[in-house]
Amino acid sequence: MADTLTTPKAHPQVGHHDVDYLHDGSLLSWLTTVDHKKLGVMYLWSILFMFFLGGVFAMLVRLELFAPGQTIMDAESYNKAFTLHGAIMVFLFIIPSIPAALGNFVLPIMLGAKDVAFPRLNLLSFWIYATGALIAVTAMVTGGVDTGWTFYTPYSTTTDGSVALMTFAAFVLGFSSILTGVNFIATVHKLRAPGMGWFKMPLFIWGIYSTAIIQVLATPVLAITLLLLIMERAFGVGVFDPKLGGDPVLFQHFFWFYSHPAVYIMILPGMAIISEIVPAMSQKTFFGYKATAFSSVAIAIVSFVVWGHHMFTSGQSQLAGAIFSFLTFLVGIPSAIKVFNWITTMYKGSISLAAPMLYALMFLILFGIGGLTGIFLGAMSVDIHLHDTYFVVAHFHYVMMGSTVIAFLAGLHYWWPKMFGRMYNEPAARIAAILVFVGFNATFLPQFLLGSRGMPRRYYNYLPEFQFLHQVSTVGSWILGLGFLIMAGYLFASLRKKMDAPANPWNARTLEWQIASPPITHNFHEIPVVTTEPYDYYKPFEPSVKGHH
Ligand code: CU1
Repeated sequence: MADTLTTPKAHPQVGHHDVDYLHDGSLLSWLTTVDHKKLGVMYLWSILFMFFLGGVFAMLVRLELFAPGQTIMDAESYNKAFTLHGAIMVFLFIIPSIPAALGNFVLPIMLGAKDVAFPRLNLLSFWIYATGALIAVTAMVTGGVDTGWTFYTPYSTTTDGSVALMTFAAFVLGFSSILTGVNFIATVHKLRAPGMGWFKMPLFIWGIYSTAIIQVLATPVLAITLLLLIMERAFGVGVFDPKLGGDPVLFQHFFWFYSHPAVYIMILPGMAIISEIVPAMSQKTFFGYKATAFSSVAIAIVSFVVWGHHMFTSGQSQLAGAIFSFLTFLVGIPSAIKVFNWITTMYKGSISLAAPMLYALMFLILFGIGGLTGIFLGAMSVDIHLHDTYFVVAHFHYVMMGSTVIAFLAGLHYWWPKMFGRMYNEPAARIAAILVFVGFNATFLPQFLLGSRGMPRRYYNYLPEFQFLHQVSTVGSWILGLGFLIMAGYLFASLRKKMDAPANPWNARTLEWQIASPPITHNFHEIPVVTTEPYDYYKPFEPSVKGHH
């Protein structure tokens, strides 16, 4: 298998080798491309569009909460707005953001391969994603969904709207995720270049590999759960509804058996990006490479046995609660190992504060807050007070957005010159990064206070004493929006200028920086032979890739 994949046959539509991939083939041929780089770019534009759409709903939700009572929409529209915000961000943006977009582009190159193990399956994954996205958008415009992104029963089997269509969209999207996971696992096992042993792989690969294991093992459970939900809604099959002999808490168990591991489908790739940027931008050897690699695998394994922490107040037995609480705290250990190793890697490094590193540093702060506030929620007694309050909303936004999205932005700025061959305006990027950081904290820090003072989540209306903190949060969302607007401006502007990116703008050592920016269609003129470690900054650079300028 590996032999056939390294020949040009893997790209039947491409004739010549030396053209950069962006200019190889017509625009129409992109739609049927099996080039992992082009698929990565197509995913990138798709998820960025979804991020914009989910962001618009977020702004509307924050605007509605500017004052108690009705501000810009009625209560039912509000329920739909926050549901669509959550569903779009989770299923259409965050889950595919790092693995499918950035991972697709970078992973094969980092391994010294010409493509993923199954290029045609990769194309299929993309079109399944596009189909799922289309179904989700159809559900939005034909009635909408007001259940929250978790689709909890019995409400989701009884409410009106396009619940069945939306859950079907999530069902379809799951297959895209599974197939991408299978593809990456096979690629890591079969297509590492000669000399690229497991412990010479960049840490990004370890993170994506651990993620792929979760994608393959957990996502089918979501698919089955959503199928059962659709069957109950459409045909009255009694699974979750007590009236039909079902159990609504069973849905929560099924749902979180997938969706807690899915939290790590979101965060592990983010951590993986930070593990690339910290050594490159500090020009330092990675401290604790093996511990960091294994901590990714450990997080993937432990992620499967903590789901019950979502059910401390759902009538779960106290013994089960205590066990889930203990197991939840265990996740803190591999996470803390990573944080310790990132900080130690930076120690006495020659640190550059370019945009990717600014985002990596923000990640360390925001992930710290997100992780530490998770301890409060993982403790049963405290969770009884905080459950279903804004404290939870603030906590998971620090993890999902403050950590994963910020890491995605770090990766986007780090690999943008490689993907498109252009440098963006660095001063503008730093201004946007600062606005994003200030805006993010202004939006979500007040929500910890709101939650601890008793403001419930998902509520359209609130008591007057909560108004000030809600207004700070809404103004924060405008600062955040401004940061993203500036970002869109300088990134699009960079695409309009001549290609000017050097092969290795960050003086990094992993293989993707040893080939042209943007890469040629087959990545390498000849498959590299890897003799060095990915982060051996303590000694002079010896390229593994021959024949590039
Ligand atoms: Cu969880």
